[in-house]
Amino acid sequence: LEHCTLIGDDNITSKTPWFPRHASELDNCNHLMTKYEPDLDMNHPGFADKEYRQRRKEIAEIAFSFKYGDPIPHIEYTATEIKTWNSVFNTVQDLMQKHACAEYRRVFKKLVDEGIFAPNKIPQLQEMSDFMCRNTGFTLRPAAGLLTARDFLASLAFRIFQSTQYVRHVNSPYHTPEPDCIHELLGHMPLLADPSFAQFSQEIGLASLGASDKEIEKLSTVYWFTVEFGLCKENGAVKAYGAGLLSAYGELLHALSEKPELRPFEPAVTAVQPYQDQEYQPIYYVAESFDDMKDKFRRWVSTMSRPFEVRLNAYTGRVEVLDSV
Ligand code: NLE
Ligand code: FE2
Repeated sequence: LEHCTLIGDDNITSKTPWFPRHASELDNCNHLMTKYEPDLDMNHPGFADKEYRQRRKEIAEIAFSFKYGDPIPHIEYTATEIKTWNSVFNTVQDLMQKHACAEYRRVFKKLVDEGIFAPNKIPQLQEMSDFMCRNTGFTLRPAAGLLTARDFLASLAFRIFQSTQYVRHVNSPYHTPEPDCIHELLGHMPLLADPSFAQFSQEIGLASLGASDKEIEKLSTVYWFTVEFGLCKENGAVKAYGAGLLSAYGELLHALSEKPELRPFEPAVTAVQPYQDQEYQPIYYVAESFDDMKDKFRRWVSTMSRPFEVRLNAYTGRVEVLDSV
């Protein structure tokens, strides 16, 4: 990147999709996918539960009115929500000792030591955001539900993770197809507080800025098979680092059983692998290590069609556009 000149803005053409140049512009990047709305999906465990749907609405309002720079509002979680957290937390705490990668276990312990992770309270997004900021500069902003891939990935470029704040329905504690704060907190936050993994996450985000729809699809597929459902090698054993595995113990055990097919992580191949998000995955991709995963990812991203490169200027918080070399 040292060889680049800062005149890349000329390479943004009328064909380049709009993308945020500063984190404040993420206020415009909160478009929702509606497929999992408990109001619309008859199979959602909350469909017939009026009280649950009302609660989801209340919490969604927080995300809709949030603006860049605001503190994330505190939520007084109910006894039912805390009970759901408690069941998931206890299973994760048990299973991760054996099945989660070392980076996850290290940060998990830190979160327990700092009193942020505990069996009987749901961490607040603001305290979690502060914790991550101290460790990797990642911060959170509240999201009302599942976002479009373009909006979600764009935030990662700024080391911002758009996090849901509502809790899954009490009747399905051990697996939900949609994100909820238990998934975000137990699944994603520990690794976003790990420097190497935070870097990888940000690079997926940077690669998405101004990318074509087809490339966004590929990047979100890579995200799916790494950040969400990735496995990695550790001293000859296979461990989980994907957030969707670490927040759902049924799938974690499935992923590490004989049932699914495990393939080596290879971005060009992984990026075009079709997947569904209703059931456990039949295929998982295994990384040699985070470093190897990043190397392969960088090489693959450099073959993308975008006529410019981007980097985040940490002093100004702005994305700079560079001529590609
Ligand atoms: N299946 C995960 C869980 O139950 O925690 C959520 C996955 C969200 C992509
Ligand atoms: Fe997720």
